[in-house]
Amino acid sequence: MTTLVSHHEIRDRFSKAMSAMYQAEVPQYETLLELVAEVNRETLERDPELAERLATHDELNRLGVERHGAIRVGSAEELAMLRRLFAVMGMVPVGYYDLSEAGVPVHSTAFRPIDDEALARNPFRVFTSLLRLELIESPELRERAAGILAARDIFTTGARELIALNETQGGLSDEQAERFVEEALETFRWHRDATVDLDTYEALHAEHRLIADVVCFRGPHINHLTPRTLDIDEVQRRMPAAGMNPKEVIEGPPRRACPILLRQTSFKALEEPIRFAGDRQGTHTARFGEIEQRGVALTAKGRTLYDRLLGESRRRTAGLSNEAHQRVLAEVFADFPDTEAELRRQGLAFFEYRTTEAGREAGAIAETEVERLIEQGLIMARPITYEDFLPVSAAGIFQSNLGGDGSEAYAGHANREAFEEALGAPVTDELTLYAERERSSLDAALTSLGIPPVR
Ligand code: OOG
Ligand code: NI
Repeated sequence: MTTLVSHHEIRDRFSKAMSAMYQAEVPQYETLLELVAEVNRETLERDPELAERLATHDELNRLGVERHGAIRVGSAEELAMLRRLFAVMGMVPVGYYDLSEAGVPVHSTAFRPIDDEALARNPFRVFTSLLRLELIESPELRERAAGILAARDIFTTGARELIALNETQGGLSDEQAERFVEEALETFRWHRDATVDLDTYEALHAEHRLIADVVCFRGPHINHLTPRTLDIDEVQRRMPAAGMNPKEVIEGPPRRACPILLRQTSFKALEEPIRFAGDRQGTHTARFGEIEQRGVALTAKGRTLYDRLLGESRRRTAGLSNEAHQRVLAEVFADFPDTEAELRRQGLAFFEYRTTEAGREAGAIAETEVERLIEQGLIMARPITYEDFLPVSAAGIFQSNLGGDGSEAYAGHANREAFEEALGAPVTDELTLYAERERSSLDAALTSLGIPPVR
């Protein structure tokens, strides 16, 4: 019988191969990785408490390998096959993001691992968008785009075979996994040759830059690969000196004592030479650099408060420089509790519970109130890291790199059903995942203290 390697091992190998490929393709990516590593090192040196916290919570190991990428595909068939490809690496579609309202004709999900151990090992995620051809106004152009997409195959024969083999065997052998990584990587590679002539490219580009990006190439080139920083404000400050031109504002919540959700910034897309069919030269801008800082996952209640405050701040931050923008955000977000205890007591964020050393040594415990058990130092709670994305931030990242003003919204609206039909499976609800992790950790902690987990 074939010995299978774990899906998580394959994901780890793949994400490292992807990072190496991107490094070779985009030299600035290497500079970005160095800058992020430098700031992370300094942050940890300055804040030993943070270093210790990250170490005890399995976050320090993953920090250096943690990346998210993004791709955009054009058809249901491509999206469904990607779902099967990512399944080889233990990655499932989590969350539904509608970007049409923000003027981007796509809807998206994030492929990522979901269980604790897998996340601790390598939380590699890929933000995956499906072009909504139905939002193209001109019927002629829509048909032309659909025709071009129908004629391409973004997967190698080898990748297709290995994906099928994974499904029948329930995994891949070491040698098959090696081949899979190589073959799957081809799907994400950059192509200097467009599949269409310059006129077609320009017609699609005039409709929306994103449509040209998805339709005119052999595959869904990875358009950025994002490392995780512990201090995004500092990396943003140092970017210009390192030769990177960051977008004006950092997306997401402001800097906080207890970081929440996700903060992101990117540097502008590269203009790259392209050879079009008919041997004409042109350029295309698609690939950019991005960094992220992650904080605690919010509950539905916390998320509602976040969305409300973000909405309020948007009216006051339009057109401001990042510094002024961050000042206004900080003011508005003063209404968001900023200690772990308050976030937890008010049910705004998700926490993972563990028994402490004292808890393990304590004899019979009469107390059953979770809050009291924490006060007595018998169990402890730590924030669960947000592993997903934010639609408003994603729209901001898209727009800053597409170059449009992004003010025009599409008449289209969220259509999760259509997305799931294209995907061939439902997307997992991210809030349910966090709630389950919180609950099972609390149950386990209480059980280990001999307390029945009734709540
Ligand atoms: C994806 C943009 C969204 C993020 O981190 O929110 C994104 C894209 O440009 O394809 O990557
Ligand atoms: Ni991104």
